[in-house]
Amino acid sequence: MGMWFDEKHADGTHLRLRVRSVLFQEKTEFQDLAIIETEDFGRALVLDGVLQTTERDEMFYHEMLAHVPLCAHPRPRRVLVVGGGDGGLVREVLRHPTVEAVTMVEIDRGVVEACRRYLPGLSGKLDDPRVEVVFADGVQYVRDCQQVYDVILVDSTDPGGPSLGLFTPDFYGDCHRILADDGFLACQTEEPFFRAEAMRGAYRAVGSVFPVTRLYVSMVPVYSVWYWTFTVGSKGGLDPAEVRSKVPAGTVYYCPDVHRSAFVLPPFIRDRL
Ligand code: AG3
Repeated sequence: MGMWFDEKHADGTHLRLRVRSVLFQEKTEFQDLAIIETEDFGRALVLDGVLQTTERDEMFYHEMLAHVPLCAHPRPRRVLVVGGGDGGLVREVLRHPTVEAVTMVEIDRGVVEACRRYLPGLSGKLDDPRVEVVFADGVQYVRDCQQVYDVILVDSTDPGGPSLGLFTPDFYGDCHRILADDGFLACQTEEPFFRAEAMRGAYRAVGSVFPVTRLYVSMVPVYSVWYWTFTVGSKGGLDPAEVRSKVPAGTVYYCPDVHRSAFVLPPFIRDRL
């Protein structure tokens, strides 16, 4: 009974969340967007029918995508976020006192506008003076970019549609070019059970460009109920599993032990790389 959000993970496996109400719905220039109020996970952003983030568990994803590369870096100052229009990742990046400037390049202005209105807990820090929001295609931005960054974070949707170009060796090559010598690139790289091919494709593409490439995991209940993966490339060869800079206070998932243990992979995941 009632209204349910339903996302197919495999032919015989769907995720279902009870929906209290649909707060906003729009066809943006790039995708179908909805903000829904769920029974158990608070408000959620849905793009083209795929759950992107919920108020209840977004930290498990955003903290791990931000703090692993940022804490592995000895002194991160300039950060580029590609995608991530909800603002949750930028909020985490700003917890690092050494960070002086964050550029967020989001292709879809509609995502930022909707999240500013309905998900202030995520988007609230987009007005911070250290943040510049650019509405552009991340692939093109990085291709034409003449700046240098210490850390690049890619917070994309699943590979497909507007995000397809963000999973290619060409894109990772351009990221490599605009990173400082000791810089890190970190990307969301899907889950290892139903989407092993997407995970492996992204991991190998990063590995074709960076001398050191490692996969690490987090748990994000609404994505897959268990592991979600990230891939980090290290331009200078520094091991991303090591914590080198100050750990931000107030995190709910990230801590130095979780940082190091996130790189310990069960054999079945390693075998799928
Ligand atoms: N980034 C996309 C995560 C992919 C979710 N995939 C899925 N549910 N099938 C999330 C954006 C959060 N800032």
